[in-house]
Amino acid sequence: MDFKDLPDEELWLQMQDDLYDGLKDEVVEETKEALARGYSPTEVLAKGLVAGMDIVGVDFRDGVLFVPEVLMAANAMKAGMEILRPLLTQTGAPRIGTMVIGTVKGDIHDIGKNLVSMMMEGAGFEVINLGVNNDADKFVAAVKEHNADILGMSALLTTTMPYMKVVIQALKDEGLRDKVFVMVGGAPVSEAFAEEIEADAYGRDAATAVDIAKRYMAWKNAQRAAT
Ligand code: B1M
Repeated sequence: MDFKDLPDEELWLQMQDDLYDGLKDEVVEETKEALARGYSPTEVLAKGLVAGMDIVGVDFRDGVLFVPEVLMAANAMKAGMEILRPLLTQTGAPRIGTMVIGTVKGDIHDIGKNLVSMMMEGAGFEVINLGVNNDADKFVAAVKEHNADILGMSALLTTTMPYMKVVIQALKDEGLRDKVFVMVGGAPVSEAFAEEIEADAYGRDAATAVDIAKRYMAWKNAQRAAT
């Protein structure tokens, strides 16, 4: 049976299965099909791509899947995200602020960070995406160079998340801490951890990250107007 004949619920399951199996071309076609059926990019992400990657995460943890299979699944997910990218980043809104974002040193996970980046662009932010494995110097230099309103850091490993504190200390050392809003996120990160390292906010997911960033910019603009 062609996936085009599948009812919606089965299309999502097929998409999750194909992502799990690292079948990039199939995931691309199913992403297009779901959009053609009228689902929004965020629905396609949640019901198809992220749901598929959640299953991969569980089987990776349990030793059912290994790095090469997970890499293939990640590549399939990225291919699906590329279809969604123009829809997620398109914005008619004027630029509302600048964000520098990157994954911290020692960590090469970038799917969630790229998702945050795309949705921030869609919300009207200029986003400077530094990629993965960034040390404190790179974050600090980018904040300075782009006069960033927001610095976003992502970490997916319990061993790399403490590095966020190193970056925050580097911002303090450079006298930049009060000039930039620091948001942290990633699967092992929590509200409590964000508080502990003195970040300004914790973004649970990409949509929450956008919400927080917009609220911060509204507050910052109100402060500017008052002075
Ligand atoms: Co990795 N890996 N991995 N991996 N990997 C995890 C994170 C793990 C939880 C898997 C597991 O055991 N269940 C585990 C970490 C365990 C731990 O630290 N306690 C793990 C491990 C152990 C490893 C290696 C060490 C494995 C090895 O080599 N033995 C290795 C480390 C490499 C390194 O970084 N140095 C490794 C490698 C890899 C791959 C390269 C194979 C691949 C990454 C490919 C890539 O990113 N280009 C990979 C993947 C894909 C995963 C899982 C399965 C999926 C991650 C993902 O993309 N999720 C992951 C399992 C899991 O997380 N449950 C796992 C989908 C994405 C949309 O979600 O990134 O959480 P996420 O982003 C979310 C939110 O967290 C939030 O928004 C996004 C959604 O809206 N968010 C932010 C993220 N960043 C944000 C920033 C913000 C705000 C919100 O503000 C700035």
